[in-house]
Amino acid sequence: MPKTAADYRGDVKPVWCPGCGDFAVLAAIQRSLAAQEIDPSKLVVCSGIGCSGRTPAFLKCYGFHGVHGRVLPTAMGVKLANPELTVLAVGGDGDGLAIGAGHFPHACRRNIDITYIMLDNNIYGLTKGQFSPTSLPAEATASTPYGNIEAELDPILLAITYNATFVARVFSGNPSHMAQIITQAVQHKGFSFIQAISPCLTFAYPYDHYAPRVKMIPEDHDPGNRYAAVQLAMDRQWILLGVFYRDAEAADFGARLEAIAQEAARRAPADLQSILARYE
Ligand SMILES: Cc1ncc(C[n+]2csc(CCOP(=O)(O)OP(=O)(O)O)c2C)c(N)n1
Ligand code: SF4
Ligand SMILES: [Mg+2]
Repeated sequence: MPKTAADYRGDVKPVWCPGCGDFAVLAAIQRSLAAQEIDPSKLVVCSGIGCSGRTPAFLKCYGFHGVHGRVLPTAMGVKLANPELTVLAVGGDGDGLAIGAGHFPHACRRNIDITYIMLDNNIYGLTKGQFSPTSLPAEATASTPYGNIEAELDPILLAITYNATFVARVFSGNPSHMAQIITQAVQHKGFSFIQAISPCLTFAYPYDHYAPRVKMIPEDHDPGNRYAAVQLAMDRQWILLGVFYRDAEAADFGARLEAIAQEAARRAPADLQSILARYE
């Protein structure tokens, strides 16, 4: 029997606020897993701390709800320990771009075959509405009542320039598109980054704030063109959705490790002889 989204429902019922954008992300992940018929016993979903970090509990999978900001080291470790597993990393904009920001460049450039979904609501949701690195300048939040005085970070631009090999943006208002992109990301051999615009209705913006601003990336965009991807990512008029950048040719970390292991095995006898010759 083909699998359905319901086959990936966890035993715990979501505790998010009614209407939270994270419900749509959860549904899209479930839809994508069903479309790919992924065996739940071979699936690990790691998460950081935040409202978004609760996601693994609501899925049928092995889950690891780790420490705030450490979702990427956890997910990378799981994949390296058992490359047979499908590994998803899920966390918030605060988790990934504030306390955990140091891990983001290295995860991107290492190109380990995992999918990282950042649920971006432009706020710290779980701790009741402090500004986050993606909050816009001048925005009033619980911790910036007179307006945010810092400039925002753009995770798409960062991921492209950090050498991630799959970079996309999706929106909770379009869960079918989100499910398709998650499938492409999981199928991509290497590190995939998805920014999921996921409204926090309680402390930040409602769906209506984003809906008139989102637009699909033009069909003639070539995701293989990194320069064009950076130019698109710098568009400040629209919140563009779709795949900005994809390098399907880059060898992932596992393939590069395997190549080194083979080269070391090939060279070892000669290297060993030259070392022994020094002591003759
Ligand atoms: C080491 C550490 N520092 C701070 C916190 C408090 N804390 C919990 S969640 C969070 C931020 C949540 O924001 P985000 O990552 O954007 O997730 P969201 O709740 O918005 O999904 C903070 C600062 C913590 N749990 N651990
Ligand atoms: S506080 Fe915001 S992010 Fe957290 S569950 Fe509620 S609506 Fe969602
Ligand atoms: Mg957040």
